[in-house]
Amino acid sequence: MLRFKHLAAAAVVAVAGLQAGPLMAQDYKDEYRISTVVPAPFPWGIAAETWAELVEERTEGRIKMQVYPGAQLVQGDQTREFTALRRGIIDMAVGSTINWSPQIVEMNIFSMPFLMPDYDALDALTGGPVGERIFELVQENGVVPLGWAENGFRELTNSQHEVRKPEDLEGLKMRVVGSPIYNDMFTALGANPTQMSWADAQPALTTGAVDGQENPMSMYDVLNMHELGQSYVTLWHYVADPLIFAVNQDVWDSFNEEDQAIVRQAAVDAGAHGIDVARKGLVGDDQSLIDDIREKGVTIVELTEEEREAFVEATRPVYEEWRERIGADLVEMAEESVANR
Ligand code: X2X
Repeated sequence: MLRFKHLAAAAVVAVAGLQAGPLMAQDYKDEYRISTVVPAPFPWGIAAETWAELVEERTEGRIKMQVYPGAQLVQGDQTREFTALRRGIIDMAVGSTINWSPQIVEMNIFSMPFLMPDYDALDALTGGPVGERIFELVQENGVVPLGWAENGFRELTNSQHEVRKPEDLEGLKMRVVGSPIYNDMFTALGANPTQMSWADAQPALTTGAVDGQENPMSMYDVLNMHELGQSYVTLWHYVADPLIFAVNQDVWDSFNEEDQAIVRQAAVDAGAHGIDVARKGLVGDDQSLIDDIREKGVTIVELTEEEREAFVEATRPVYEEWRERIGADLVEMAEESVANR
């Protein structure tokens, strides 16, 4: 009798399960909120918009996603984005590894000074065992990682003078992003770093509260940073921040398998497009973005190997300290991927 009851209960569950299948779409939210720091036409915003468009189209409107830029879902504090995503305050995000590194220290691998000399090196990390490990860590934190896009190589800009050697940074007030490794690097270089969110950085640049900052040239271009007095650019390619497309675990589990596959593939496709946009005019023979900026009267400093080496040496103690904090194994894996790229 007991066993029979058990079977009957199982049958009820099975029938309910069958009914749940086709009705699943009705459980979906009217809108899923994607967090980003910047909107389109920054490449980052374009990547997120493309993801939303592809998903809506491919699910025939079953899943609607809306981009919320400016880290507004976390009151502009981009370093809280990952925590909010994990807790379900945010459904989805296209987030920078820098902004998520306060929670996942290993993400600082992309902020190790001068580890990645070029785009091939960056691709070797995101597309190799380092990228896999980073995705595992995201997953272990209750967030589902789906694909990569790109903010880009972060170059140095300031309003005061040319920076060609570490000594030129002496005393410059620099706005830095929300991982302590940036404070350490700029302190090692003799500058005066202040950590602030992107929301606070823009007025600080406008008023001259800070002398300089570091961000990809696509950011410089879209924001017209030369109009904010950032007249000097040093192309030093010291770090690059990839972006990760990710979904909160409960949101992910609420999607049926077909829709999960669509959301994942759309992230991969949007990422590929976002990377193309992020590198436009900055790769190989096509340096047209740099040329355009130079034509606006901006001084662009390109470092010789020797000049670059001085920055590498000055930041080496920071690299060695962070080797331990990130984990020597992961750093070694990254170094190998770069060497074999
Ligand atoms: O705050 C920045 O500098 C930005 C926009 O590049 C990031 O969110 C990492």
